[in-house]
Amino acid sequence: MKTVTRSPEIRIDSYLSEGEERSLANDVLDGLTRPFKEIPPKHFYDARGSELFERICELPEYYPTRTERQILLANADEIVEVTGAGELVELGSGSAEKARILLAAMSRAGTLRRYVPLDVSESALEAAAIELVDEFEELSVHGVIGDFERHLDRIPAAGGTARIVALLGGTIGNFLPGTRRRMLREIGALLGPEDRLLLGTDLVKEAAVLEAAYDDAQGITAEFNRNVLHVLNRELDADFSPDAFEHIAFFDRRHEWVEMRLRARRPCSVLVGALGLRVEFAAGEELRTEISAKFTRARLQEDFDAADLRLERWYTDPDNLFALSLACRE
Ligand code: AVJ
Repeated sequence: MKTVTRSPEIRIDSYLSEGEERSLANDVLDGLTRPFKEIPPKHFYDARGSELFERICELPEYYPTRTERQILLANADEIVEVTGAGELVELGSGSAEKARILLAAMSRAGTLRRYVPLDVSESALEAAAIELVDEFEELSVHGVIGDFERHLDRIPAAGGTARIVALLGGTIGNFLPGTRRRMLREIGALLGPEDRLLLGTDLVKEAAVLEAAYDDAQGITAEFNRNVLHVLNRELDADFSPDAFEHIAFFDRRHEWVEMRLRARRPCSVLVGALGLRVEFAAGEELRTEISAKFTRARLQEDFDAADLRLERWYTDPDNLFALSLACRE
């Protein structure tokens, strides 16, 4: 672990590089040698992928980001009041845009003490920390650079105040149902009796609305999808031609998730140099790059039950597009 202290108010612990390249290599070796090829979505987010994702969030078709923000703005004061929280732990904090709304509510309530962001991007985390301690003078930041699938145990113990552990943006939807329940259980294990989970989930709706959100007119999502191939080319010395793959997004109503795939336009033979692995794609063969689960309240309730979490409050927007759940440990 490497600790960087920027100022008396900011401490950042870094757990990455320990096995980071290995994690990509393992996922690619596993995923590209299966009968149905697959790469987990966490590998989208290099600098270019993160920038493309930021652009997705501004697209007219992509409603989740602005809707979640609207729900947070409308309910942050109540969330802080019912939890009494003075500390926010955020898993996958990114630019901390949403955290700011909750921290401001804690500041208004007079409870604000500490922000604990966990993210893979050191630059984003550091920039957010500097801005936030400047904005809220009572705030200290203890950042953790890591991957929340592997580094939840590195989150510092609560600092003597109730805390909110937040997983926002619908990120939980990236996990298959079994893994999702395991993640919820592991996050639940971070909660003391006074602490609460704040979970953002996209909701089931008309297929056309969902599919447009993942296949925008400007083609930004298509570029984001193909970006994973650029990541493999750079990090694993692969020789994909990203343009040889077509962006596919569809709502699978049976599984209640949106799936993104890359479909080979023609037969492709790809060498992944760092793994000494040759991979053949038949014309039309598809590589799954993401699932993004869409929830109903009843479905989420089942996941919470399975993870020994109890749903306490449910906040949504007037059109029922997106939901924020507040849950505690059973
Ligand atoms: C960051 C996982 C919430 O699933 O909607 C956006 C990622 N993929 N457009 C989502 C994403 C395509 C996003 N999450």
